[in-house]
Amino acid sequence: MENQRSILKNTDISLSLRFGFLGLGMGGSSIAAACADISTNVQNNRFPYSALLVNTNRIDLDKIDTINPNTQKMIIGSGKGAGRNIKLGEQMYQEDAEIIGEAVQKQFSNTDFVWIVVGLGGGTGTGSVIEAIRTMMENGFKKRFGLIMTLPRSSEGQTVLNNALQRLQKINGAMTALGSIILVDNQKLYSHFSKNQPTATVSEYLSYSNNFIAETLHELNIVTSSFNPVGENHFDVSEFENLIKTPGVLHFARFTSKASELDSAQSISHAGRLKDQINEGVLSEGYDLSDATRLAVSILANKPTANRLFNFEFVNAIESEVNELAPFANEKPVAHYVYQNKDISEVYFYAVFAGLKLPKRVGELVQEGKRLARMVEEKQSNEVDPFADMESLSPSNEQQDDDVSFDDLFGDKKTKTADDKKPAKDDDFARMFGN
Ligand SMILES: Nc1nc2c(ncn2[C@@H]2O[C@H](COP(=O)(O)OP(=O)(O)OP(=O)(O)O)[C@@H](O)[C@H]2O)c(=O)[nH]1
Ligand SMILES: [Mg+2]
Repeated sequence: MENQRSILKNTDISLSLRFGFLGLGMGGSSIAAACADISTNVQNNRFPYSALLVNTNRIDLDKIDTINPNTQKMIIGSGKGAGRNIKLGEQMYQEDAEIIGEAVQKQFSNTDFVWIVVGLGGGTGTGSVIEAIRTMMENGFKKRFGLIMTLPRSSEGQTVLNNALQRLQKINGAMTALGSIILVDNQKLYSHFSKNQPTATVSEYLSYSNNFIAETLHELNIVTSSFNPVGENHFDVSEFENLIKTPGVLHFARFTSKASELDSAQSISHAGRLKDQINEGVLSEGYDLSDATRLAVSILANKPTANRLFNFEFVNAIESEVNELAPFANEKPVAHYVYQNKDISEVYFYAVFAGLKLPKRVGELVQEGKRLARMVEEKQSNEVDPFADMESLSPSNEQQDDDVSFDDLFGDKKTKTADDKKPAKDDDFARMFGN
């Protein structure tokens, strides 16, 4: 993996798109800040990305150190956080939606594409993500934004799981009208990190994961525009743009092979190695890649290796593997590039699949949520209630309503009227989310 990074660092890179990052909540802000802190040695473009960090918790927001002087921070709501309450997070965002919209316009005026970034599971980021979609659509970024969302680890508890799943369900229903969605499986990154660094602390893990996400996205953004294409397929910037604007989940894989091990096309496809590596991915896994509507594969080699490797047999072998993985994709260029760096001889593979459905991991989280709910139920039914005879003192089994008012509890019962709802401003948004 280090080599992979060094090839990008040692090369005169150029960017495909100028990305902006709207970070919401602590996880979202931390990841967005790391993304905007990516620096290049390109003249007059040391920090190619920008970020706006929004949180309801002042301490968490202050705590984020940024290198990029253009990154802006914005506190909304009480300054005390949303305490894992998504209704509260959403409400605080709504109250300040107008000034967030203004800040978005200002911060991202030179931006091609904005990523809304949230850590799914908390109150602020998860609560405000749908409203942030509204902000993008109503402030000039329709069809120019995507979502980056982390999936919680299994051990984060029922509230986090429920929050994450609730929002995922809403977003899943509207997915066909949105840009691409990148899912970062915290469990996957955590397992990888803890295996390699068993003595590290959790905060070291978090900063590792955030930098890892930032570098992966940057790599995705530069790999197609920084090297010389050879052969008939050049996957260019406009195709990259189409790819990340494709509705559905985006899956990204990359891996390296020693040039000396690649003596023929067969050695690549040998024992399904290419397929395994593509399936494994970088940020999340468990997709049905046959759902892909678009994909791109880029292969980088130095000159001597390229001369030897990039022949008909090789191209056919890769293309047929890719076709088996994603037979229904409408566009599937396999592009070859030559790099000039003489110190490296590896061959680099990059694969991006767009238009996917949610991965298996989400199904696992649903099962985990159900398991936790069952455990709570069992515990409750096993408990001897000392107040069993005093019916009026035991809490009712009705689902808890966070929206309950004093009047609901003690005053005249009043049912909610349509006027209580915020009027829909944008037809498209209203159609998608029903508000
Ligand atoms: N990869 C990564 N994930 C994070 C990080 N911080 C939090 N998360 C994930 O994001 C989820 C939501 O946590 P937060 O972002 O702290 O929640 P919040 O949006 O600030 O919401 P409240 O604190 O409840 O107002 C957590 O359950 C974690 O799974 C981070 O720095 N990196
Ligand atoms: Mg928070």
